[in-house]
Amino acid sequence: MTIHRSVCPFDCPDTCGLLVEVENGRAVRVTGDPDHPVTRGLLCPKMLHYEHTVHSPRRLTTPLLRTGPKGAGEFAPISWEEAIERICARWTTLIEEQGGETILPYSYAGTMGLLQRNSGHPFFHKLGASRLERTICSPAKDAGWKTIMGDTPALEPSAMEQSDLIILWGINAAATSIHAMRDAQAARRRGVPVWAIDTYRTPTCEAIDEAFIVRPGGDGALALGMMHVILREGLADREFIATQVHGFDQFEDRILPECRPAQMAPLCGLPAATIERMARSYAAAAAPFIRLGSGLTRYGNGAMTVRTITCLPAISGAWQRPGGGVFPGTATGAAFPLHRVTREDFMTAPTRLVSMNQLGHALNELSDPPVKALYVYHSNPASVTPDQNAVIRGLLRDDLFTVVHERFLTDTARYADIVLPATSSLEHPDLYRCYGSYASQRCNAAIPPVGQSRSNWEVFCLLAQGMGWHEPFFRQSADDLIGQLLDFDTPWRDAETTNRLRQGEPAFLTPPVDTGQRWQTPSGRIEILNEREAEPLPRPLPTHAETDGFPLRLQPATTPMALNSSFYEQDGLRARQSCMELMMNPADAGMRGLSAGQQVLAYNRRGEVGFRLKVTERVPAGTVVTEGVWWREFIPGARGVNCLTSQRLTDGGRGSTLYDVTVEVKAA
Ligand SMILES: Nc1nc2c(c(=O)[nH]1)N[C@H]1C(S)=C(S)[C@@H](COP(=O)(O)OP(=O)(O)OC[C@H]3O[C@@H](n4cnc5c(=O)[nH]c(N)nc54)[C@H](O)[C@@H]3O)O[C@H]1N2
Ligand SMILES: Nc1nc2c(c(=O)[nH]1)N[C@H]1C(S)=C(S)[C@@H](COP(=O)(O)OP(=O)(O)OC[C@H]3O[C@@H](n4cnc5c(=O)[nH]c(N)nc54)[C@H](O)[C@@H]3O)O[C@H]1N2
Ligand SMILES: [Mo]
Repeated sequence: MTIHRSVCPFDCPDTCGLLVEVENGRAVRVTGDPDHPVTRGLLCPKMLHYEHTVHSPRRLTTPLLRTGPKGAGEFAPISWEEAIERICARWTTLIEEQGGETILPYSYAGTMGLLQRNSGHPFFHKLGASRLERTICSPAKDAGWKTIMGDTPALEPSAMEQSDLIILWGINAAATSIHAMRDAQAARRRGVPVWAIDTYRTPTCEAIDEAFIVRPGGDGALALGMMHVILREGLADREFIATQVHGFDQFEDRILPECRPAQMAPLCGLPAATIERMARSYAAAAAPFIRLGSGLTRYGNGAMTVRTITCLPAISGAWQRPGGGVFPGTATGAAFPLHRVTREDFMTAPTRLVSMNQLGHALNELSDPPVKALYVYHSNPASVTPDQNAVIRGLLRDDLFTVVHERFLTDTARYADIVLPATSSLEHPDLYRCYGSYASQRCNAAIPPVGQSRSNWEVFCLLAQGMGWHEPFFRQSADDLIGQLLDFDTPWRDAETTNRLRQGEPAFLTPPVDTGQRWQTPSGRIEILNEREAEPLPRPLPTHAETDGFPLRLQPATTPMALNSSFYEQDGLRARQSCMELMMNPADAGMRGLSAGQQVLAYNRRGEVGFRLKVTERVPAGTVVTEGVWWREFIPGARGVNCLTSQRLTDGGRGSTLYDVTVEVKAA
């Protein structure tokens, strides 16, 4: 038995260090690395049996060619040579007939490794394919932050330890960031109050001091109401504001008359008295720490919401005390020279951009040229993309040539013409950074590839050869490229840090500090007023759902037992979720004559989805919640929650608006 260090590759802010026990080339046990500074030995339920994913009997082991109708899941094994030949032949013909933009790559975050995640970019840039706008997650958060804070780097997340009030705002940390939850619990034990602000009582709400349940998309109004109280009652830090904030007078002129708690209460769903109490507690805290999640960003007003919340520590002056401020996540883009992998210079001219949130539109409506070929890797768009019915309609097109590179026969892979088997993270090397802390780590393969599976980078090298390209770039090994990412002078890491990374040890990157200018904005101040924006000042903006016309707000939320559509291959984890459920308040159920445990249909203009009804006070009246992104094969009726979500985009960042949707519910 040998023990290998590895890293969790999944799309989670914590990016854990792993210890993998290997016997006869198989991973037999996975534990959290006790020496990793963030993980400290604690692993989530999903990764605790990662070996069940890696050695699942469901793993794809050979390339497959479709033998039945599209979507039927009927395939025959073929060799890698034949698969690559068929793909390259078809693409060559399509490029001659329609031009390169007829090919659309689709990838997201099956692996977060810097090399494997980005290794399709150089290939598709050289091919002249359409480019995918990878904005399904939370670009509205970045856009909202940037409007007021510019390029100011985020706080060090461990600053939370110095805070005297912790607010988990729109984040279900007990499921999605368990180490932040652990740290918040530790603070609680020291007597620091912890709040959660969410749209229903999540597992996080059960484990903190006070939960505030808001109306979906109403947090901007809540923050404005709080700031009104802070200003009206003289609780603002006028000295901090005078030297550090741009546009305060205009802001005050607006929010004193327009954002009284009584005016904000119906928008945010909390009573005026609660808004007042929250404002006073917030202002009374010396260093309140807001950990900002992504849930509240996936709305037609998501960027404005983030921007508004980010004003709070500027008004109260919390920024100037250690532990005070807003933590939206870390951005470490400059720490590694990613352009050495992505190779924008391989593009002869910029090709068209297609939003990943509007795949349904792209496959069914785009012309000039239409999308005739789709190449999906480390993503499962048939499950995770909004407006599932439109996506499936597109995938069913007989004239669409679809290739899917996957570990499992996912909903998307079932619609492929050719399926290619992918390695898991234990079978290939990579370099990881993370978005919940400044930790980074590289790792080697711990076991040989399962079956004939190949890594993303290896497949793009094969495709490059299949296309007859002679670029030496595509003849490099993964280790060559990882070496180039590390071999780069940057203020983010000193020689010792880089050395540790080279040796596979976890290490912290350090955001460079500009001692001359704390706020990295054009004015050098926190820009509460931003004249470059269509909306120069924060104000309450409506969500899309406001005018949709169905009575219940649907929240397609996350579960601790899966990660987006990943982990549904683990029978044990799936069993702990039982089935796809819809949670509803007793008042809403009573009004509709529905009872717990019965089959119901949730519907709107885009589709109709079956659920088992769970009647619970955890959900307020007017909101319904489902957790997890189930594979269609495990859903009676085979329609996932994303049949109900919309292709509409956020107000900033062109993000997805997965939480901004309404439905009606009836007995099935
Ligand atoms: N176990 C598990 N972990 C995960 C994931 C997973 O699916 N499962 N997904 C991973 C990914 S890709 C991401 S991006 C992160 C996301 O992790 P988080 O930032 O936690 O985001 P979500 O879980 O989408 O939403 C967080 C909470 O916001 C709430 N919410 C929705 N709308 C609003 C609103 O208008 N106001 C407020 N205050 N709250 C609202 C939701 O009910 C939810 O409880 O987690 C990652 N980690
Ligand atoms: N209803 C609803 N929809 C959502 C969400 C939600 O909470 N609710 N969350 C949204 C969010 S925040 C996000 S970020 C997106 C995430 O969307 P995706 O990035 O598509 O995430 P996953 O569903 O985890 O699918 C990743 C796939 O990659 C495969 N994979 C893993 N490693 C590799 C590899 O090395 N190579 C290859 N080729 N394949 C690999 C896995 O088997 C898996 O099927 O989903 C969004 N959609
Ligand atoms: Mo995400």
